[in-house]
Amino acid sequence: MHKAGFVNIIGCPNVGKSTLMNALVGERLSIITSKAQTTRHRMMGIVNNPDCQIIFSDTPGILKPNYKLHEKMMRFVADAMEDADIFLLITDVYEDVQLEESYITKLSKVTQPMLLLVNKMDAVDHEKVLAKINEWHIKLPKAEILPISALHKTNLGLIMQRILALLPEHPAYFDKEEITDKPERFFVSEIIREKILLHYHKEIPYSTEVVVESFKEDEKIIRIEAVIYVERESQKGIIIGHKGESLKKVGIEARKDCETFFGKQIHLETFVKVDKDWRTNEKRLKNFGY
Ligand SMILES: Nc1nc2c(ncn2[C@@H]2O[C@H](COP(=O)(O)OP(=O)(O)OP(=O)(O)O)[C@@H](O)[C@H]2O)c(=O)[nH]1
Ligand SMILES: [Mg+2]
Repeated sequence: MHKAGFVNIIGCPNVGKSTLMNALVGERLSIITSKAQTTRHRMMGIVNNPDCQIIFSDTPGILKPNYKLHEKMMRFVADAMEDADIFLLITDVYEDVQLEESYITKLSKVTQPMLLLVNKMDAVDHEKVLAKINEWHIKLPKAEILPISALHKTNLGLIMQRILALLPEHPAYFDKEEITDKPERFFVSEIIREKILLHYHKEIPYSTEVVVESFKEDEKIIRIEAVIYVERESQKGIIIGHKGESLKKVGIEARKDCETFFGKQIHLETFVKVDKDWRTNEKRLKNFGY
């Protein structure tokens, strides 16, 4: 008997969805930062075994859209709500994390099994975790609730056991060699975006998109050219920084991470361009893959 299915991770921004997916898949596929809205796409991470294939999906954090990019991000969440065999609804132990009522209503109606994971149990004392579990039990009585720490990998074995028990009988959906649905270029642009999220403040990371324009691999080295798009001329100056120092730092750190990811020497060149108000422009967003 072979089991396979889609296990879709959803939840508010910053609760640890990407940390959890990476930990469950055992690869650093998704980027992680302390800033909300780090993940903008739906990305699959696949666990392959001889008798099962678990296809996890990391998704953007659920939010009220403020501009078109947000609407596209919530489209990815909506897709993940459609095709799940199992839901991993993730929340964290902090008070201020509130899932919108409309999502609670939707989730209370789904017929698929749902594991409700109260993440970051390492960050507060036991009582607080129990209080959170009780709160969620009242909100979503059908869900199986588990406290976890994605960061410290606490109770992840339990999640895997439950997934294996709940996974439907089905042939593999993907080739057993595949660990993701995204192409190599996607990971390069995400790694660069992670460095931008880490090094710049306020609206800069949110006004930035990264496009890999060229990816040439030979035996020893991968040569990559990437363009960092910002919304305004003033932001271009900030990205580049005094004497180009800021952009240089981003380039060096991104190159190192790309070398680890691809296991190969990388030559990375970055360019900064202005694409006025791309976040609100339907055509541009489409071009960027949203
Ligand atoms: N203390 C603690 N921190 C965690 C845990 N899991 C994740 N974090 C931290 O929470 C922050 C957000 O983690 P992400 O995995 O990027 O969260 P996300 O839900 O994917 O966020 P978005 O993509 O922005 O929606 C990071 O700083 C993580 O290191 C955990 O179990 N314990
Ligand atoms: Mg994320």
